[in-house]
Amino acid sequence: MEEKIKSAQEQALSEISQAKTSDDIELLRVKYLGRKGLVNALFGELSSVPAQDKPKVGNLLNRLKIAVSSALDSAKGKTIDAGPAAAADSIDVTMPGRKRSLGRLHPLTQTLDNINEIFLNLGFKIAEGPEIETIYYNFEALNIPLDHPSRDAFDTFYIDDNSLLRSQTSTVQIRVMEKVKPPLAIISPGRVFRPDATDASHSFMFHQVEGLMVDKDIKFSDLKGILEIFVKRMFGEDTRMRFRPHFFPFTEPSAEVDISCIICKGKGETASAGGGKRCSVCGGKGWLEILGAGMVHPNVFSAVGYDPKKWRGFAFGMGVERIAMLKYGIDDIRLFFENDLRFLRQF
Ligand code: 2NM
Repeated sequence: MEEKIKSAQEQALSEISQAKTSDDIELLRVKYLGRKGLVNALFGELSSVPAQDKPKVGNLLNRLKIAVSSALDSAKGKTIDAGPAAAADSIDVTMPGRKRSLGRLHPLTQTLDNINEIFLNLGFKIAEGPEIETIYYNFEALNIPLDHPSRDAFDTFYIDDNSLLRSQTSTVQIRVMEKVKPPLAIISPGRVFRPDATDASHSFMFHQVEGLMVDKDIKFSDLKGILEIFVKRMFGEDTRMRFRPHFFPFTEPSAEVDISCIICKGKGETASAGGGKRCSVCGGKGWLEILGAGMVHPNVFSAVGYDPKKWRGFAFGMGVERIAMLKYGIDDIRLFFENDLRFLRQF
Protein backbone atom coordinates (compact mmCIF):
# COMPACT_ATOMS: atom_id res chain seq x y z
CA MET A 1 0.00 0.00 0.00
CA GLU A 2 2.80 2.40 0.88
CA GLU A 3 4.44 1.70 -2.49
CA LYS A 4 1.16 2.35 -4.25
CA ILE A 5 0.77 5.74 -2.58
CA LYS A 6 4.37 6.68 -3.36
CA SER A 7 4.07 5.84 -7.06
CA ALA A 8 0.67 7.58 -7.30
CA GLN A 9 2.31 10.75 -5.93
CA GLU A 10 5.26 10.50 -8.33
CA GLN A 11 2.94 9.98 -11.27
CA ALA A 12 0.61 12.82 -10.28
CA LEU A 13 3.41 15.35 -9.71
CA SER A 14 5.08 14.44 -12.98
CA GLU A 15 1.84 14.79 -14.98
CA ILE A 16 1.05 18.09 -13.26
CA SER A 17 4.53 19.43 -14.06
CA GLN A 18 3.89 18.74 -17.74
CA ALA A 19 0.47 20.41 -17.84
CA LYS A 20 0.44 23.49 -20.07
CA THR A 21 -3.05 24.87 -20.03
CA SER A 22 -5.61 25.42 -17.31
CA ASP A 23 -7.79 22.80 -19.06
CA ASP A 24 -4.96 20.24 -18.59
CA ILE A 25 -4.85 21.12 -14.92
CA GLU A 26 -8.59 20.82 -14.45
CA LEU A 27 -8.50 17.36 -16.04
CA LEU A 28 -5.71 16.32 -13.68
CA ARG A 29 -7.61 17.73 -10.70
CA VAL A 30 -10.57 15.47 -11.63
CA LYS A 31 -8.28 12.54 -12.29
CA TYR A 32 -6.59 12.71 -8.89
CA LEU A 33 -8.83 14.66 -6.53
CA GLY A 34 -12.26 14.15 -8.06
CA ARG A 35 -14.99 12.14 -6.29
CA LYS A 36 -14.06 9.09 -8.39
CA GLY A 37 -10.40 10.08 -8.58
CA LEU A 38 -7.30 8.11 -7.69
CA VAL A 39 -6.78 9.63 -4.25
CA ASN A 40 -10.35 8.81 -3.19
CA ALA A 41 -9.91 5.28 -4.55
CA LEU A 42 -6.81 4.83 -2.40
CA PHE A 43 -8.73 6.15 0.63
CA GLY A 44 -11.29 3.42 -0.17
CA GLU A 45 -8.61 0.79 0.14
CA LEU A 46 -7.79 1.98 3.68
CA SER A 47 -10.51 -0.30 5.10
CA SER A 48 -8.56 -3.40 4.03
CA VAL A 49 -5.28 -2.22 5.64
CA PRO A 50 -4.42 -4.03 8.92
CA ALA A 51 -5.56 -2.05 11.95
CA GLN A 52 -2.04 -1.41 13.32
CA ASP A 53 -0.96 0.18 9.94
CA LYS A 54 -4.06 2.37 9.50
CA PRO A 55 -2.73 5.55 11.22
CA LYS A 56 0.49 5.49 9.18
CA VAL A 57 -1.22 4.79 5.83
CA GLY A 58 -3.99 7.31 6.57
CA ASN A 59 -1.32 9.89 7.26
CA LEU A 60 0.45 9.12 3.96
CA LEU A 61 -2.84 9.43 2.07
CA ASN A 62 -3.53 12.84 3.63
CA ARG A 63 -0.04 14.01 2.68
CA LEU A 64 -0.61 12.74 -0.89
CA LYS A 65 -3.84 14.71 -1.15
CA ILE A 66 -2.17 17.92 0.10
CA ALA A 67 0.84 17.46 -2.22
CA VAL A 68 -1.33 16.93 -5.32
CA SER A 69 -3.66 19.78 -4.46
CA SER A 70 -0.87 22.33 -3.89
CA ALA A 71 0.97 21.16 -7.03
CA LEU A 72 -2.24 21.78 -9.00
CA ASP A 73 -2.68 25.25 -7.42
CA SER A 74 0.84 26.40 -8.17
CA ALA A 75 0.74 24.94 -11.70
CA LYS A 76 -2.42 26.92 -12.34
CA GLY A 77 -0.54 30.17 -11.72
CA LYS A 78 1.93 29.26 -14.47
CA THR A 79 -0.37 28.23 -17.31
CA ILE A 80 0.49 29.81 -20.63
CA ASP A 81 -2.95 29.81 -22.30
CA ALA A 82 -4.59 33.20 -22.65
CA GLY A 83 -8.09 32.31 -23.79
CA PRO A 84 -11.29 33.47 -22.09
CA ALA A 85 -11.20 30.49 -19.70
CA ALA A 86 -7.71 31.47 -18.57
CA ALA A 87 -8.64 35.13 -18.15
CA ALA A 88 -11.39 34.16 -15.76
CA ASP A 89 -9.07 32.45 -13.29
CA SER A 90 -5.69 34.15 -13.69
CA ILE A 91 -4.32 37.68 -13.36
CA ASP A 92 -4.08 39.70 -16.57
CA VAL A 93 -0.79 41.54 -16.08
CA THR A 94 -1.39 43.62 -19.22
CA MET A 95 -4.40 45.36 -17.65
CA PRO A 96 -3.84 49.08 -16.85
CA GLY A 97 -3.30 49.75 -13.15
CA ARG A 98 -5.67 51.78 -11.00
CA LYS A 99 -4.38 55.34 -10.79
CA ARG A 100 -4.27 56.78 -7.31
CA SER A 101 -5.12 60.47 -7.46
CA LEU A 102 -2.77 62.59 -5.39
CA GLY A 103 -4.17 65.29 -3.14
CA ARG A 104 -2.67 68.76 -2.98
CA LEU A 105 -2.53 71.77 -0.68
CA HIS A 106 -5.29 74.37 -0.89
CA PRO A 107 -4.11 77.50 -2.77
CA LEU A 108 -4.51 79.53 0.45
CA THR A 109 -2.30 77.09 2.33
CA GLN A 110 0.28 77.26 -0.46
CA THR A 111 0.22 81.07 -0.33
CA LEU A 112 0.43 81.13 3.46
CA ASP A 113 3.36 78.66 3.35
CA ASN A 114 5.12 80.96 0.84
CA ILE A 115 4.62 84.04 3.00
CA ASN A 116 5.72 82.23 6.18
CA GLU A 117 8.82 80.86 4.47
CA ILE A 118 9.95 84.28 3.27
CA PHE A 119 9.67 85.78 6.76
CA LEU A 120 11.18 82.73 8.48
CA ASN A 121 14.20 83.11 6.20
CA LEU A 122 14.46 86.76 7.32
CA GLY A 123 14.66 85.64 10.96
CA PHE A 124 11.01 86.13 12.00
CA LYS A 125 9.35 83.58 14.30
CA ILE A 126 5.74 82.43 13.88
CA ALA A 127 3.33 83.23 16.70
CA GLU A 128 -0.26 82.02 16.98
CA GLY A 129 -3.10 82.87 19.34
CA PRO A 130 -6.82 82.41 20.05
CA GLU A 131 -9.55 83.22 17.51
CA ILE A 132 -11.96 84.15 20.30
CA GLU A 133 -10.58 87.31 21.88
CA THR A 134 -11.40 89.99 24.43
CA ILE A 135 -12.13 93.67 23.80
CA TYR A 136 -8.83 94.46 25.46
CA TYR A 137 -6.65 92.47 23.02
CA ASN A 138 -8.67 93.24 19.90
CA PHE A 139 -9.09 97.01 20.51
CA GLU A 140 -7.85 98.64 23.72
CA ALA A 141 -4.25 97.42 23.71
CA LEU A 142 -4.07 98.38 20.03
CA ASN A 143 -4.96 102.00 20.79
CA ILE A 144 -8.31 101.68 19.00
CA PRO A 145 -10.63 104.21 20.72
CA LEU A 146 -14.17 103.40 21.93
CA ASP A 147 -15.77 105.45 19.15
CA HIS A 148 -13.76 103.86 16.33
CA PRO A 149 -16.06 102.41 13.64
CA SER A 150 -14.30 99.01 13.67
CA ARG A 151 -15.58 98.51 17.25
CA ASP A 152 -19.17 98.87 16.05
CA ALA A 153 -21.38 95.77 16.16
CA PHE A 154 -21.68 96.08 12.36
CA ASP A 155 -17.95 95.56 11.98
CA THR A 156 -17.13 92.97 14.65
CA PHE A 157 -18.67 89.61 15.58
CA TYR A 158 -19.40 90.05 19.30
CA ILE A 159 -20.08 86.92 21.33
CA ASP A 160 -20.95 88.72 24.56
CA ASP A 161 -20.02 91.97 26.35
CA ASN A 162 -16.36 91.10 26.50
CA SER A 163 -15.65 88.39 23.91
CA LEU A 164 -15.57 88.51 20.14
CA LEU A 165 -14.10 86.82 17.07
CA ARG A 166 -10.80 88.63 16.44
CA SER A 167 -10.92 91.06 13.53
CA GLN A 168 -7.11 91.08 13.08
CA THR A 169 -4.21 88.98 14.28
CA SER A 170 -2.42 91.93 15.95
CA THR A 171 -4.04 90.49 19.10
CA VAL A 172 -1.36 87.78 18.93
CA GLN A 173 1.39 90.41 18.82
CA ILE A 174 0.03 92.08 21.96
CA ARG A 175 0.01 88.68 23.70
CA VAL A 176 3.60 87.96 22.62
CA MET A 177 4.86 91.40 23.67
CA GLU A 178 3.25 90.94 27.13
CA LYS A 179 5.35 87.80 27.63
CA VAL A 180 8.60 88.41 25.72
CA LYS A 181 11.16 91.20 26.22
CA PRO A 182 12.45 92.90 23.05
CA PRO A 183 14.20 92.61 20.65
CA LEU A 184 11.79 90.42 18.72
CA ALA A 185 10.61 89.71 15.18
CA ILE A 186 7.39 87.75 14.72
CA ILE A 187 4.66 87.12 12.19
CA SER A 188 1.18 86.01 13.20
CA PRO A 189 -0.76 84.12 10.53
CA GLY A 190 -4.34 83.13 11.17
CA ARG A 191 -8.07 83.45 10.59
CA VAL A 192 -9.89 86.72 11.25
CA PHE A 193 -13.60 87.55 11.17
CA ARG A 194 -15.60 90.60 10.07
CA PRO A 195 -19.37 90.66 9.41
CA ASP A 196 -19.06 91.99 5.85
CA ALA A 197 -21.69 91.07 3.28
CA THR A 198 -20.16 88.42 1.04
CA ASP A 199 -19.24 89.45 -2.51
CA ALA A 200 -16.37 88.92 -4.97
CA SER A 201 -13.90 90.73 -2.68
CA HIS A 202 -15.39 90.29 0.82
CA SER A 203 -15.73 87.28 3.08
CA PHE A 204 -16.84 87.21 6.73
CA MET A 205 -13.77 85.08 7.43
CA PHE A 206 -10.37 85.49 5.85
CA HIS A 207 -6.69 85.00 6.66
CA GLN A 208 -4.12 87.53 7.73
CA VAL A 209 -0.42 87.62 8.31
CA GLU A 210 0.69 90.46 10.56
CA GLY A 211 4.35 91.20 11.20
CA LEU A 212 6.14 92.96 14.04
CA MET A 213 9.79 93.81 14.66
CA VAL A 214 10.92 95.59 17.82
CA ASP A 215 14.43 96.72 18.77
CA LYS A 216 16.27 99.80 20.07
CA ASP A 217 16.73 101.60 16.75
CA ILE A 218 14.20 100.20 14.27
CA LYS A 219 13.51 102.80 11.58
CA PHE A 220 10.91 103.27 8.87
CA SER A 221 13.62 102.35 6.37
CA ASP A 222 13.90 98.91 8.04
CA LEU A 223 10.20 98.42 7.36
CA LYS A 224 10.71 99.43 3.72
CA GLY A 225 13.70 97.11 3.36
CA ILE A 226 11.91 94.08 4.79
CA LEU A 227 8.77 94.68 2.72
CA GLU A 228 10.81 95.24 -0.43
CA ILE A 229 12.45 91.82 0.03
CA PHE A 230 9.06 90.24 0.73
CA VAL A 231 7.40 91.78 -2.33
CA LYS A 232 10.23 90.74 -4.67
CA ARG A 233 10.37 87.17 -3.38
CA MET A 234 6.58 86.85 -3.50
CA PHE A 235 5.78 88.53 -6.83
CA GLY A 236 9.11 88.55 -8.69
CA GLU A 237 12.33 90.59 -8.77
CA ASP A 238 10.94 93.20 -11.18
CA THR A 239 8.11 94.18 -8.80
CA ARG A 240 8.21 97.79 -7.60
CA MET A 241 6.68 99.10 -4.38
CA ARG A 242 5.28 102.42 -3.18
CA PHE A 243 4.07 103.78 0.16
CA ARG A 244 1.04 106.06 0.48
CA PRO A 245 0.35 107.91 3.76
CA HIS A 246 -2.55 106.40 5.68
CA PHE A 247 -3.98 106.26 9.19
CA PHE A 248 -4.10 103.32 11.61
CA PRO A 249 -4.67 103.82 15.35
CA PHE A 250 -1.90 101.31 16.24
CA THR A 251 0.91 102.79 14.11
CA GLU A 252 2.31 106.31 13.60
CA PRO A 253 3.23 107.13 10.94
CA SER A 254 1.18 104.66 8.92
CA ALA A 255 1.11 103.78 5.26
CA GLU A 256 -0.65 101.66 2.70
CA VAL A 257 1.70 99.75 0.44
CA ASP A 258 1.15 99.15 -3.27
CA ILE A 259 3.03 96.98 -5.73
CA SER A 260 3.37 97.61 -9.44
CA CYS A 261 0.60 95.70 -11.21
CA ILE A 262 1.73 92.14 -11.85
CA ILE A 263 -0.31 91.97 -15.07
CA CYS A 264 0.54 95.25 -16.86
CA LYS A 265 3.85 95.73 -14.96
CA GLY A 266 2.68 99.19 -13.82
CA LYS A 267 1.83 100.52 -17.29
CA GLY A 268 -1.91 100.59 -16.63
CA GLU A 269 -2.62 99.06 -20.02
CA THR A 270 -2.11 95.71 -21.69
CA ALA A 271 -0.86 95.34 -25.25
CA SER A 272 -3.54 94.61 -27.85
CA ALA A 273 -3.90 95.03 -31.58
CA GLY A 274 -4.29 98.68 -32.57
CA GLY A 275 -3.15 100.17 -29.24
CA GLY A 276 -3.25 99.70 -25.43
CA LYS A 277 -6.27 98.29 -23.58
CA ARG A 278 -6.91 99.41 -19.98
CA CYS A 279 -5.55 96.76 -17.56
CA SER A 280 -8.48 95.05 -15.88
CA VAL A 281 -6.51 93.90 -12.82
CA CYS A 282 -5.34 97.36 -11.63
CA GLY A 283 -8.13 99.27 -13.39
CA GLY A 284 -5.55 101.29 -15.34
CA LYS A 285 -3.83 102.66 -12.22
CA GLY A 286 -0.70 100.51 -12.61
CA TRP A 287 -0.63 99.83 -8.82
CA LEU A 288 -2.23 97.24 -6.54
CA GLU A 289 -2.70 97.72 -2.80
CA ILE A 290 -1.30 94.75 -0.89
CA LEU A 291 -0.84 95.69 2.76
CA GLY A 292 -0.92 98.24 5.57
CA ALA A 293 2.07 99.12 7.75
CA GLY A 294 3.68 101.64 10.03
CA MET A 295 5.78 102.37 13.13
CA VAL A 296 4.22 100.91 16.28
CA HIS A 297 2.33 103.61 18.24
CA PRO A 298 3.86 104.52 21.65
CA ASN A 299 0.51 103.79 23.33
CA VAL A 300 0.71 100.16 22.10
CA PHE A 301 4.18 99.80 23.65
CA SER A 302 2.95 101.34 26.93
CA ALA A 303 0.01 98.89 27.01
CA VAL A 304 2.36 95.88 26.92
CA GLY A 305 4.89 97.35 29.37
CA TYR A 306 7.58 98.31 26.84
CA ASP A 307 9.15 101.75 27.47
CA PRO A 308 8.26 103.73 24.30
CA LYS A 309 11.32 105.96 24.86
CA LYS A 310 13.61 102.92 24.72
CA TRP A 311 12.02 100.70 22.03
CA ARG A 312 10.89 101.21 18.47
CA GLY A 313 9.19 98.86 16.09
CA PHE A 314 7.47 98.47 12.79
CA ALA A 315 4.36 96.43 12.07
CA PHE A 316 2.42 95.44 9.00
CA GLY A 317 -0.64 93.42 8.09
CA MET A 318 -1.79 91.71 4.90
CA GLY A 319 -4.70 89.59 3.74
CA VAL A 320 -3.65 86.14 2.51
CA GLU A 321 -6.65 85.84 0.16
CA ARG A 322 -5.75 89.15 -1.47
CA ILE A 323 -2.12 88.09 -1.96
CA ALA A 324 -3.24 84.74 -3.44
CA MET A 325 -5.76 86.47 -5.75
CA LEU A 326 -3.06 88.81 -7.07
CA LYS A 327 -0.44 86.08 -7.40
CA TYR A 328 -2.70 83.63 -9.26
CA GLY A 329 -5.04 86.09 -10.99
CA ILE A 330 -8.19 84.98 -9.11
CA ASP A 331 -11.09 87.43 -9.38
CA ASP A 332 -13.52 86.12 -6.72
CA ILE A 333 -12.64 85.46 -3.06
CA ARG A 334 -15.58 83.04 -2.71
CA LEU A 335 -13.73 80.49 -4.87
CA PHE A 336 -11.39 79.80 -1.92
CA PHE A 337 -14.23 78.60 0.29
CA GLU A 338 -16.54 76.70 -2.05
CA ASN A 339 -14.36 73.57 -2.35
CA ASP A 340 -15.16 73.26 -6.05
CA LEU A 341 -12.65 70.74 -7.42
CA ARG A 342 -12.66 72.39 -10.85
CA PHE A 343 -11.10 75.41 -9.12
CA LEU A 344 -8.85 73.59 -6.63
CA ARG A 345 -7.35 71.21 -9.22
CA GLN A 346 -5.71 74.17 -10.99
CA PHE A 347 -3.17 74.73 -8.19
C1 2NM B 1 -1.81 96.50 9.91
C2 2NM B 1 -1.33 97.72 9.50
C3 2NM B 1 -0.41 98.41 10.32
C4 2NM B 1 -0.09 96.04 13.18
C5 2NM B 1 0.21 96.70 14.34
C6 2NM B 1 0.51 95.73 15.25
C7 2NM B 1 0.91 95.89 16.68
F1 2NM B 1 0.42 94.91 17.41
F2 2NM B 1 2.20 95.85 16.78
F3 2NM B 1 0.48 97.05 17.13
N1 2NM B 1 0.37 94.57 14.65
N2 2NM B 1 0.01 94.75 13.36
C8 2NM B 1 -0.51 96.61 11.91
C9 2NM B 1 0.00 97.84 11.51
C10 2NM B 1 -1.40 95.95 11.10
O1 2NM B 1 -2.70 95.76 9.19
C11 2NM B 1 -3.28 96.31 8.04
